Amino acid sequence: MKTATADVASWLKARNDIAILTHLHPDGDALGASLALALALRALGKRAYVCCQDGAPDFLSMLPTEGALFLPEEIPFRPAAVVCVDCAAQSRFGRAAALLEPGLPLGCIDHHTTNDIPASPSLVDAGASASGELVAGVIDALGVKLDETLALCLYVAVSTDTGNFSFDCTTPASLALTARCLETGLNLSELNYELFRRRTAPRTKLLGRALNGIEFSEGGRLALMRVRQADFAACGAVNADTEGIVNFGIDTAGVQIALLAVELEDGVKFSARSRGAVNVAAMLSPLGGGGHAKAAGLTLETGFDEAVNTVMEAARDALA
Ligand SMILES: [Mn+2]
Repeated sequence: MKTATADVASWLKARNDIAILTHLHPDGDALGASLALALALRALGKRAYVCCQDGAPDFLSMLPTEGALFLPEEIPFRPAAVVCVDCAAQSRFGRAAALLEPGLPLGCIDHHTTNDIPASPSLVDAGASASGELVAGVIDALGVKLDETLALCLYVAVSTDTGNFSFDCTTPASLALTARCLETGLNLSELNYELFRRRTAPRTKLLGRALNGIEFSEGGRLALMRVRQADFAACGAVNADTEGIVNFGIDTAGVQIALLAVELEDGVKFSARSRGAVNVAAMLSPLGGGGHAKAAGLTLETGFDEAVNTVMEAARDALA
């Protein structure tokens, strides 16, 4: 990967007016890695910006997006080169794909195993915990010093993609980069509060209602929580506020499968988590769902109770 890092750095050095594209509904790694690269290129006197179909979500408001992150309709100049960061497929660019004009030099920095973007140079390393880790290598190769702003972006990238350093993808390299970031003086406790703990009052109330109704079955191995339209209304909460609720089920001792059923206006959305041997992606795939072995999802367009019965039956079978 050393060679690919050097290739990307020398390719970038030879270019100007660079747009960095990342995936829609951007997460901490998408924005953190992209912004770090844009700011490093600017430190070399180049014009560069990040373009994304969607703006930064609220919990990433600490990132230096001002004048650096643009919606496709608001870009300050047409790019002479494009770098795709943390995005594995062109379909994930949404409206920002309009910047990918045929013949434009195209580079790529990503850590998804399934990357199919026809870029050259392409720095794709599935062993990296975050795209931010790869961008940090490129920044080093560019000879740009890691200042506090770059460190903030890279810390956000690595800490969010590793689940605050708790997922299997956390490596000595991700922790070594984090150590370098902390040396610039980041306020770790404040950042971690903003990134991982702070929630709105409606979100806390919605969590309370979901927890209050949690049901355990199969000898405590199966947990089910429900969020109905009436719960959203009672809490002033929205669909996005259900994120993370399912983890309270799977973090309960003895639970092997946790399900969260969320009533949408036109269907029911399920989140499934597992601990131990059960593969919840395989469990949900006959019903049209998918995801990862320990975290998967599914949307059904039947009535709420019928949908819950269907998925609970699949979960009981998986535990049998
Ligand atoms: Mn990522």
